[in-house]
Amino acid sequence: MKFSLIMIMAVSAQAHSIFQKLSVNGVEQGQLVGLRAPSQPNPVYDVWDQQLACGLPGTRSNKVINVKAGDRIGAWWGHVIGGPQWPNDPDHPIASSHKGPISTYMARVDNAATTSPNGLRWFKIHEDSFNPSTGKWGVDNMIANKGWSYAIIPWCLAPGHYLLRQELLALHSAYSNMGAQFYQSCAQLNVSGGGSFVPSQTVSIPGAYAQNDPGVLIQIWVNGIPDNGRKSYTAPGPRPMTCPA
Ligand SMILES: *[C@@H]1O[C@H](CO)[C@@H](O)[C@H](O)[C@H]1NC(C)=O
Ligand SMILES: [Cu+2]
Repeated sequence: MKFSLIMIMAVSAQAHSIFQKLSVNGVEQGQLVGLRAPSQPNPVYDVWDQQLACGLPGTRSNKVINVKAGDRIGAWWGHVIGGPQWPNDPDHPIASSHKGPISTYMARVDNAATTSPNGLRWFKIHEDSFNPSTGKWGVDNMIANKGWSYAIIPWCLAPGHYLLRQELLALHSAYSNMGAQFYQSCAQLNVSGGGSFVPSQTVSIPGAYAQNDPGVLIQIWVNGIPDNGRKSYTAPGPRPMTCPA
């Protein structure tokens, strides 16, 4: 009995997830197409890790996806590359224990297919964080959407190449130092049709977070429920950008 319980815990500790497919206004772009994605589902734990930008080593597509400002971009998460690890995988798209916010960032680049993900100036475009009145996290919504999580390219954004980074921050073990789990991949986008807005308030990744940020080092379990005691929660990093009026 003891042995099998340890086995179960070891397996669930390996649950994790990968952002591995993109959609544009509901049209899927194909597995790993236009993406830089890890090959295996492990997270980044260190907020100063260079791999916090676009995830652990994996594949890099040679394709850049053409999108328009205002398009709705979908990110699809799966337990392993391809989706479920086995039939009826309970940890696909991610183990439901992995509560936390999903944040989407963008950064202007010269060439989305080749520019290094480090040293960029990132701005957040969207958050699906936590709703204290329902107790639901962004991850809960992503699971309910069968692995999809969405963000809209701001209508005012200047045209050009961008990396779009979606980050899933799992907080189930975030009560201890370096217990928070950061999962992320980057999409390679060519944005057209927007305005002329170039966000000037940007952050570095890594650099935007501290290991002891209140959104990173946090006990979300209250009375055995991972709902932060229904208190409000602010995801780490900047607030999402807004287009000038
Ligand atoms: C980006 O998209 C625009 C508009 O569709 C297109 O004219 C341009 O050639 C694309 N640029 C690159 C470098 O892909
Ligand atoms: Cu995990």
